[in-house]
Amino acid sequence: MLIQETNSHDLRIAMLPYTSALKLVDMYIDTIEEELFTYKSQNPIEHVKSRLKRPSSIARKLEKRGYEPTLENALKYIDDIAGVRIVCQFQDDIYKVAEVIKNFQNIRIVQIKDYIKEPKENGYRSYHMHVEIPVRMLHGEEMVKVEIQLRTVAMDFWASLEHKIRYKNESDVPEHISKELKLCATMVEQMDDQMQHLNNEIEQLD
Ligand code: 0O2
Repeated sequence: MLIQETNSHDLRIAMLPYTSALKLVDMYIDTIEEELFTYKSQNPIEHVKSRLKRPSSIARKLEKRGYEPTLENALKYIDDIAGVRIVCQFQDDIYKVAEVIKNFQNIRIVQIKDYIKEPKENGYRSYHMHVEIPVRMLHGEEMVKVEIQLRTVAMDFWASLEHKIRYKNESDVPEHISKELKLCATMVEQMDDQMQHLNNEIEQLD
């Protein structure tokens, strides 16, 4: 059944495991924050945002990838129906938090894409973790896919602007804008490096 023809009740039922998975991941991240703060006086997470992908966005992504926009294909091929974005202050914090997530017993790591070490052609930088977590539903337990994105505040600023300008845009963006965005991505990278360096120095003073 095509997504746009699926009635809202059936869509809601299909999304239930993802909604529960998001709640669980939010709770796990809360625990990570509390533990890092309590045991190590560290506060690496600036903020966390979670969202369920909109049906129209799921359908568009399926079509872009050459699949029929059906609910069945969505569940099979779309890894970021449930998405959590963790925004950190510094680059090192991203790897610190990712490490804790990797060691979390209830989270199964499926794939990691490190667009910080290897940025995308357009300059996009972020650390993507495709994970699965067990969710207990009425009919039993199921593994649910969640995409966790980790970024610095600066990367997040760049990505939201770029997303607005280009990522969702079907038509081509003028070349000078793409070039300027790439230039901004380089500046963001330099700033992240410099802020990290400064923070390391400040921590040495303590
Ligand atoms: P939304 O929900 O509006 O953000 P992945 O396989 O997911 O690790 P990949 O291969 O880039 O990474 O997959 P995909 O599906 O293209 O991107 C997944 C999400 O990563 C996107 O979600 C964006 O949030 C973010 N992202 C990836 N590439 C870029 C990019 O070049 N620029 C920006 N601004 N964001 C990017 P959606 O689908 O855009 O939806």
